[in-house]
Amino acid sequence: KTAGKPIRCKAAVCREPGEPLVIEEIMVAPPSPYEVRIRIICTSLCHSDITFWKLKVPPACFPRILGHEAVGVVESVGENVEEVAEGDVVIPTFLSDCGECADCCSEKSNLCSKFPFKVHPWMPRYETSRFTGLKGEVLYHFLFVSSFSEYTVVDITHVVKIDPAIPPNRACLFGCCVATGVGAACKTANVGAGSTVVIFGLGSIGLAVAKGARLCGANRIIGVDVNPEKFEIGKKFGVTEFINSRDCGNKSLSQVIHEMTGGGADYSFECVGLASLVQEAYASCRQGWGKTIVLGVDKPGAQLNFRSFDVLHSGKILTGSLFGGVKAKSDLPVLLKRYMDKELQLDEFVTHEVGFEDINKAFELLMEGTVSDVLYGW
Ligand code: CXF
Ligand code: ZN
Repeated sequence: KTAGKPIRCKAAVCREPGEPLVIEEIMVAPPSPYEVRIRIICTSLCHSDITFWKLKVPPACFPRILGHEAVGVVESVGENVEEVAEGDVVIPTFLSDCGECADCCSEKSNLCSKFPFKVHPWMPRYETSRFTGLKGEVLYHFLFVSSFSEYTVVDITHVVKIDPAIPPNRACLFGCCVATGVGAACKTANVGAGSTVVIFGLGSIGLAVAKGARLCGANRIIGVDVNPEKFEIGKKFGVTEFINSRDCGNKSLSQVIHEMTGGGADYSFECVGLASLVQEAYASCRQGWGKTIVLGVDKPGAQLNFRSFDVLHSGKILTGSLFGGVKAKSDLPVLLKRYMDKELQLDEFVTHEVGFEDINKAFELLMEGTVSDVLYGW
């Protein structure tokens, strides 16, 4: 009955950087061609929501509807949408999978070039918003998902249909944290059995990397964090050893890791978002084959600094990984099946559950619990 008409509903609108989100009534336009309108059932927070909540410089823009880890039910579809229909349960994804461009057709990439990833305020295809305030003011989108709303509109290339039997409070995690961390270990790094892994930053991404590394049969998983409590937490995710980065005396982290591993880790993952830590991660892995995967998001414009000669003779690999290298439409169903088969357990990822009206409380909880928040330093 709502198809084709605007829907009036509640959303948590980010009006000013760092100010509490405002739960207000908004209008959500019907989906345009190739779009899907989704009723959000469950959404989780990712640290990137906090980053873009606080950020005062472009690509920040306000008022905006944040949120990009979610699951929902298709309320209606626009013209030319055949892949999903009303009532289907879907995960919206911040990366597109158009299935047509050279990159989507290649097994080697998850970076769609028809609808490239960017942090901009619109829908991917039309550069317009589907959200307005009750007085007609434009509200901006976030990462093509904007899940902090009862209803959102997402392009069909950013939607993955899932088994409705998957519990929503676990399914939503596949929208960012689990796909990114597990994907980074299993796909981008392709962690080998018996190997040694070091993870900088044990937030949800770092912990998901540990899960993935464990699934791949890693032998040693060294967690690094400024918060010593993260060792006990990390153990539940597969972390076997721990370094408190504030406790290395006069040694650098990479020196400590070289000593522990007899020459460096096979894989290192940067999950904080600090260029200096990327350098430390690169220095921590073994010459000849060590692989460093960058997952953290540093300040816009942050630069890496390496000596050319060191790179030349290191034989190491340094790579970034958006969404863990996961191709939304083909790889996410495989990861979801691993969850359904109980190979991948996710219960430990969920520490608190709050009602939508308490979303600001959820922001506070995430900021309290993490140390990466301090390290972001926007
Ligand atoms: C991130 C990826 C890098 C840019 C900001 C958003 N994705 C999800 O958290
Ligand atoms: Zn995220």
